[in-house]
Order: sequence, then structure tokens, then C-alpha cells
Amino acid sequence: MFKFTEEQEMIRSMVREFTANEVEPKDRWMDENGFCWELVPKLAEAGLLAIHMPEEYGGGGGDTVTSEIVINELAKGSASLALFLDANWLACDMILYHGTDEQKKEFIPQLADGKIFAFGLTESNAGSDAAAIKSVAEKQADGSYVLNGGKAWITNSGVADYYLIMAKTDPNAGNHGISVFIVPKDTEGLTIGKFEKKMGMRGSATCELSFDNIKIPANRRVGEEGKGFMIAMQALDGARVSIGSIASGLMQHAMSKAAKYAKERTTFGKPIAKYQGISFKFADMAAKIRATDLMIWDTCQMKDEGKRISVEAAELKLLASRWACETCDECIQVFGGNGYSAEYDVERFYRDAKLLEIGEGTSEILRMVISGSVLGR
Ligand code: COS
Repeated sequence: MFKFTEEQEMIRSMVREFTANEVEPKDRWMDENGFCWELVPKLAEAGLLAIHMPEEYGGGGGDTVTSEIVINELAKGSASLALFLDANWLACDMILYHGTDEQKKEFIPQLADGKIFAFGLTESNAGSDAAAIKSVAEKQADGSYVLNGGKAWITNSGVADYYLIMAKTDPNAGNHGISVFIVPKDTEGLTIGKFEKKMGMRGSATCELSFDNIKIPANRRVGEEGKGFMIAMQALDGARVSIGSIASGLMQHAMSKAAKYAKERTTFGKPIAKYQGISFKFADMAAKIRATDLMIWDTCQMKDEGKRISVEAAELKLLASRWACETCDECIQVFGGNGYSAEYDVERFYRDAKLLEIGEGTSEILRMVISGSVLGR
């Protein structure tokens, strides 16, 4: 039986209040204007940015359940903002789990203070086939590296202070020839492209990056040389749980708006909520949200027990992202013509939801991971 601890319940109430006061009122603004800088110091002040990082590095010392509570509650006000935090953690978890003590001491306190991190794996010709990346970090005689190539669709790019870049250190070794490097934003040779114009999740920044002979000192490599693919995949397992948490929060956000509307809007002399055609939609939404939540907390517990969660995280993300799309679709239907208008929020949620089926592992890739566990690869 899963149960939050008293401390987790307190954090949940605190983040819920923070979301209602600070985040939800900004969600539409972010959709129209992009990344919201003023929320970063507020998140830092509330102690949310590094809540699952060890206290000795300036974090909050929380476990995975606690960190997903934060993502889940933020997503009830803004999926974009929750995605911003998810991307920060996707990058920084590689330092947490594979960095040297010096790297943890240098970078994790900066995360807590509001410095922004980005995870740089995808390239314009290598998204799902992550091992096919072409960026190369060539080792020099003094142990440093020279990075060339580029990245695409990098969440938090353009606003990040640090980029965690995956590049080939041995182009002939396939997924055993990739390593991870920390590249600060002002590094000579790093060019950051313009912000992508996206269907949804517009409060989260996304750009292309290009690398022209970037010099990287040896102490900026994270983890062993050649282990970068495994390090990135492990970080993605955790991030896929966060996508589940975002899906759940987004579904709850959409459902609460639609429920309010269904009780207020009358047709043929009674509120539309009284018609089975409408009320049954809410039955399906509530069941999907509960199933998502059970998978989130179960997978978090497994991770906190030190178990590998690749399959469970893939199953959670696969179902939760589809259900988020379906739920937002049904919420628009509840609103009728008004649901199609930007005035009523749910069209924005629908646009936000679609990203969840693509980013951090498409549903097709997740099915490969899951079916491989059933049938063997
Ligand atoms: N945790 C730890 N190790 C992992 C792992 C994980 N989640 N996934 C794979 N590995 C290891 C494997 O154990 C294997 O190690 P060995 O070669 O020593 O046995 C190695 O990594 C290669 O694994 P695999 O053979 O499964 O790799 P593939 O090239 O077949 O690719 C998929 C696997 C397709 C699942 C992977 O490329 C993937 O997830 N792609 C999607 C990437 C993605 O999510 N992109 C989004 C961009 S970030 S927003």
C-alpha cells in the first residue's frame, strides 16, 4: 500500500499553494510570451529546484517520491513549468549519479540557487536512434577534448547556464563510444539558435545548438569515457517518470476546469454535467488519473529502492501521455465551441499534452523497450 509520509504531505500542500498563487496565473502568459524568468528565483526561494539532491550539496535531501510530488503539483498549474524542472533534473541527475565529488560540489548548489541546466542528446538526424549522434569530442594529448557538431530540440536551451552534452569520443564504438560533458553557456565556439516556434509547451525554451572547436577540460567529463549512452538512458528513465507526473497534473488541471464548466453550463434546462454523455467523460478521466498516479508512486518507490525502472517508466509514460491527450481532447468536447477558443485554456492544455507522447522517448520507442522486456530483443 502506498502512502505519503507526513513530510511529503506537507511539501505537497506547500507546492500546491505555490502553484495556485505563482504558477497557474502565469501559464497563459508563458504560452503567449515564452519562458518566464521571474518564476526561477521564486522556485529557488521555495527550495524546489534541487529538492531531491543531497543536503551536503545544497539540495533538499528528498527522495524520488518527493521530487515527483513537486513536478506533479507544478503541472497542475503549468505543464511548461513542470517540463522546465524535469529538464533541469534530467541533466543534473547525470552529475548526481555519475559526477565526481568536485563536480557535485560545484554544480548542484548552483541548481538549488536557480542556475539552469539542459540535457543535450538529440540531433537533427538522431532523435530516437540516440546512439547515431554525430557530435564528436576528440581527445587531446593533455586529456582535454575538442567538441564539434550540434544538437536540436534541446529543452531549456537559450535560457540554460550549463549544457550536458553527449558526444562521440570513439565514433567506431557505437553506443559504447559516447561520453557526457558539461559546457557552460558562454563557452567560445558554442552558438545557440533562435527559439523554436512550437505547437505547445511554449513556456519551455527550445533551440538548436552548434559546436565549433569547443575546448573542454578533462574535469568537465561526467562519468567514465564511453559510458555516456548508458548514463543518458538511465537519466531518461527517471525523466520518463516525470513525464508521467506532468501528464497526471495536466489531466487534473484540464478536468477541474471542465468539471466547473459542466456544472455551470446549462442546455435544455439543466447543467450539462447532468447528462450521461458528459458525466461519463469525467468517469473515464478520473480512472485514467488514478491509474497514472498509482504507476507514478509505484515506479518512484522502485527507484528509491535502487531498482532499475526502464520498463516501468516506459509503461507509465506510454499510457499517461496517451491518456493526457485523450483527457484534454474530451475536456475541449465538454466546452463545445468555447473549448476551441484560446479564451478557455483547455485548447492550450491539448497542445501541451501532445509533447508528452514525443519528448524524452516517443511512444514507439517506449513500446520497443516494453515489448523487448516481454519477448526479448
Ligand atoms: N539504463 C541503463 N543502461 C541502459 C539503459 C537504461 N535505461 N538502456 C540501455 N542501456 C544499456 C544497455 O544495457 C546496453 O548495454 P550493453 O551494450 O553493455 O549491453 C546499451 O545501453 C545499449 O542498449 P540497447 O542495445 O538497448 O540500445 P539501442 O541502441 O538498441 O537503443 C533505445 C535503445 C532505442 C531504447 C534508445 O536508443 C532510446 O531510448 N532512444 C530514445 C532516446 C530518447 O528518449 N530521446 C529523447 C531525447 S532526450 S529529450
